[in-house]
Amino acid sequence: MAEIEPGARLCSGYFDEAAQIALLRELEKAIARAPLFTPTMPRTGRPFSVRMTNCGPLGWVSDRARGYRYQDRHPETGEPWPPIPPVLLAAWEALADYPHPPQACLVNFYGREARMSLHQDRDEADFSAPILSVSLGADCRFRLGGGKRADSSRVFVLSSGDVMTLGGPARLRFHGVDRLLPELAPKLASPLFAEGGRINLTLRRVT
Ligand code: MD3
Ligand code: FE
Repeated sequence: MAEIEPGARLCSGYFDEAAQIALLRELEKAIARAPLFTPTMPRTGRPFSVRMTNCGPLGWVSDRARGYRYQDRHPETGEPWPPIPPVLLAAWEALADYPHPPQACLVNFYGREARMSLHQDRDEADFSAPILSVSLGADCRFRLGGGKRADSSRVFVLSSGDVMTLGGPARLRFHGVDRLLPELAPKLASPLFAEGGRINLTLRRVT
């Protein structure tokens, strides 16, 4: 476990290959119940390049009319989100150092060309809880900035099985995903990764 910046801890290879495959099977089931959707930007309606779904009592969604928010139902099916896979709850218990379980697990799916521009995560009511992130699939170039958009930033590679916790002084820092890296390692066999790609899971407290 390495503290890469104050409050940002990176656990490289926290999930071994067998655990990554077991987690992928859980996500395939979750996505069958709660299909990936393409969120759109508030006001402009511009689509994200990342597709998303959620697990847990609450899920993060965004669209032109109603903007960024958490809600208890899938925006297209109207169904409740599926439960958070137990192996993720166990990782939160082991690493988050927070006395309550996560309320949301945002599932971000990156195709080869997807990116996530620099942003802060501030749609949650309580910033005292950390965010726990799990990466699966292709490596990516992750950028961690400062508390202001214009602050300098550092890049890190996130690989399949890595877990990162972002708490304390890191919780409100700007961050994003510049791009996926070409896959050299053998792909995780999954219909989700038929054309490559990456999944990032973020466990969050919301209220
Ligand atoms: C640093 N996801 O879902 S995960 C997001 O790889 C998001 O999909 C990226 O940013 C991804 O909001 C990055 C790592 C991460 C997550 C939350 C953070 C880094 C963070 C919150 C504060 C600072
Ligand atoms: Fe974020």
